[in-house]
Amino acid sequence: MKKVLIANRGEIALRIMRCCRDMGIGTVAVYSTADRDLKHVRLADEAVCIGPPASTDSYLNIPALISAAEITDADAIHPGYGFLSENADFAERVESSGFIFVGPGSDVIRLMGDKVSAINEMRAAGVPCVPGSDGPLGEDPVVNLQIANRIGYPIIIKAAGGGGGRGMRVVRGDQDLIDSIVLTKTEAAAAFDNDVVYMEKFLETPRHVEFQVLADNHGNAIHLAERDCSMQRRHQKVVEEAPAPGITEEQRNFVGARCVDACKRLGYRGAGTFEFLYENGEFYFIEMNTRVQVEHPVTEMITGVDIVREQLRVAAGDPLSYRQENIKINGHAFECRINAEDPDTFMPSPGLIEQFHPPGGLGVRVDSHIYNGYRVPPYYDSMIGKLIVHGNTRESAVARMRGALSEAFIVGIKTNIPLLADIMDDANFARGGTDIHYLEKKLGIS
Ligand code: MV4
Repeated sequence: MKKVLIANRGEIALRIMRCCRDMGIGTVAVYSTADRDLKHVRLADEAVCIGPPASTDSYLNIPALISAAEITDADAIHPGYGFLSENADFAERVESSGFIFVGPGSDVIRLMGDKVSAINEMRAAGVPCVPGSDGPLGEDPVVNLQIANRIGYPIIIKAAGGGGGRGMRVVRGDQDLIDSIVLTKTEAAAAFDNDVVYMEKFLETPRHVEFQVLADNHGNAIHLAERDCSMQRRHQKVVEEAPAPGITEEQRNFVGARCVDACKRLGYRGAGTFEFLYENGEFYFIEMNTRVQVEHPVTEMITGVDIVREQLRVAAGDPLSYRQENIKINGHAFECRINAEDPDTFMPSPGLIEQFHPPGGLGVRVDSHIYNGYRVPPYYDSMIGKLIVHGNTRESAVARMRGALSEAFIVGIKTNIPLLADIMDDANFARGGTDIHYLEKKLGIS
């Protein structure tokens, strides 16, 4: 694998470009007309404009991406996160056009994209799942009422084609069940072109804890422990950490081993994430992500594993660089997502970065594409970077994040740095283990 096309933008495109450079792999950046000034576009070996600002015409434009790979004679395409990263049709088109897709096979992406089939696979592999309908709901109201009563209210109805918080409805009693199923099915058909829905026990105050896995084409799979991503607002993660507070080594080893078993059963390749809800000391699988995630650096900081490097290695057909017994957790890491947004209203705040002073020092990492004079375009996600810190203990890592946030200085646009600093000073956050509703309650939305 001599040349990789990076089918993404912003900080993750820069992250992938740097990794390729480290490995001696050539890079092709692709960019929309709004993104000519992106840092990785300047630093990549080659760059190809793939269309106008709208994502649908550029970063989601499959023929434009395949053409760019053809004209630059790239060997592989790395999709990053978001955009086409979990689009099975794209992965299939990449492979059928003769390029390597940096990720699992398109069949596995498709299987995990259907949440009902994903859960069935996980249950078969011994991964703990939420008590539920164990399959799609049928049309018979009597049967559906029986299923709900067997599970016990409250229950949640979810769309098989959904995920990430889209297409869900909580039901608290028989009186609302039948109408809610019809409504969720109608919405799912419109949103995902798939009206299949299923039912789970609704967990009221869980944490979001996810396991990172890596797998190669030679039957090897390992896990890199877990992250806690419970600090979120409207399904957007704000702060992540690794390891998750209060998880015992036995639990980590047990759940991690079940995830590894599932990877082997699936013939999984590349980096992946098993998402769980964690409540009263128990793990419940909800979804699998088949891409590299925004928050992968916290795992890198506590394990020393370069996750993007392993993705590229296994895509090229090489074995993983590590065995499970080589993976040791060292200290604690946090990530703060820095967004170009109003810290009070959360409205996007694109525009010119007049000044940027990044924080630094031991155990401080800044993954960002912004620079002095860069203009944040209004067309894409408002995340402009990630501030990641490592410490020997959770307490020292929080202290380090506080200091780094106080040093971070961005003039010209509004950012959420004040909110992040507020979270670092929160007494409940300091204790660790706050649930998925904590931030919204703190902010007074709920
Ligand atoms: C749930 C749940 C409670 N019980 N499933 C939302 C995103 C999607 N990945 C799954 N989600 C949830 N599924 C059961 N059975 C609560 C959520 C949920 C949530 C999960 C993770 C992170 C943030 C969340 C915010 C609201 C609801």
